[in-house]
Amino acid sequence: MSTNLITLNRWLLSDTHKNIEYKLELANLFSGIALACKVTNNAIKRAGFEQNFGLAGITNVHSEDVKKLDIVANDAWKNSLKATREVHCMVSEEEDSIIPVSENQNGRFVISFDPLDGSSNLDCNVSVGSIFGIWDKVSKDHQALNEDVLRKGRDMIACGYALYGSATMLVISLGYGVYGFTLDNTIGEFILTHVEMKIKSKGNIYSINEGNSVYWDKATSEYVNTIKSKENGNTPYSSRYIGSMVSDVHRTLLYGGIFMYPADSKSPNGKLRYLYEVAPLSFLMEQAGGKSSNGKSACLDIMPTSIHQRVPVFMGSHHDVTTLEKTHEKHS
Ligand code: AHM
Ligand code: MG
Repeated sequence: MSTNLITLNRWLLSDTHKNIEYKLELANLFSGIALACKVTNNAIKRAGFEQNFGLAGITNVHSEDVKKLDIVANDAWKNSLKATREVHCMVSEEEDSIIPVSENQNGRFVISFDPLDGSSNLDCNVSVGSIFGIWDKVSKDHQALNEDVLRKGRDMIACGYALYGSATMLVISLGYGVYGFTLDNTIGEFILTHVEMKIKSKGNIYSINEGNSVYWDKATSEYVNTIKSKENGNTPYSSRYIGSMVSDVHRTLLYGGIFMYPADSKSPNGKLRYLYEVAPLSFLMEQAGGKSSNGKSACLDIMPTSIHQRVPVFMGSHHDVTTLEKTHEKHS
């Protein structure tokens, strides 16, 4: 048994990050993120015992039915983050507007989060996740402004996701590489298990809700048909779609290939939201050597104009996303 484990906190405080001027504040913020993930993980795993599966009986800002666990997770994230006193303001998928913090808790970080992504999968025990992005605040005083939260993904200082799967993982980037930590339940710590995660330059798995194919545009239809075909001696790609973005993107990161949620005639801007779904996962994908595009250009360069803005997204292995972009260009 190892007695010299690299915990998340130990890794954050290590010399690897000596050039980050706000290292202590960031480590403190991450202690809140880790706590939020552990509380969320625990709530999911105990839901069957505590009658916490099912709907809460309300709808959220996106007119989606809110699950009981969505509320638990959102509260866990807000409370854990606020308590670090490192937060300037927050944006949550579950809340209409910017979430301010009280003046005496005011910190430097702006954080966006989806406390429980893929929650339609909860009641059947399929893996779900949480996603977050972190920026430095813009405003000089306590007031939280739109300018603080309407930011390009490219300007994030850190981001990550938690995957509540067969093992619970926290996968993060501080802007130099992607690192994965696995929750050791016996000691309650996230332990470094995946160093400098890299995605294959070309994969053989595609991931998309094919039930929407009747709504797709020509470019998406042509691309998917091509990767499924045997033309030119190609081996057809395998299809894998869980319907939890974190799980689908985690598999894409580890096995290669492409994850897609395109714009279509039913969802003209796609389904996934920029600040707390697309931007953080795009940042991780680029940091792992992959690519993330809206079909034309890098998702990380999009400047959102509203906090719940949706964007189309295609992310994964560099070759696969580049081929997709070329198909879009042909049809533009
Ligand atoms: P949610 O945040 O309300 O759970 O919605 C986001 C989820 C993603 O995890 C997943 O990629 C997508 O919705 C699946 O959507 P669909 O059921 O349309 O395929
Ligand atoms: Mg979500």
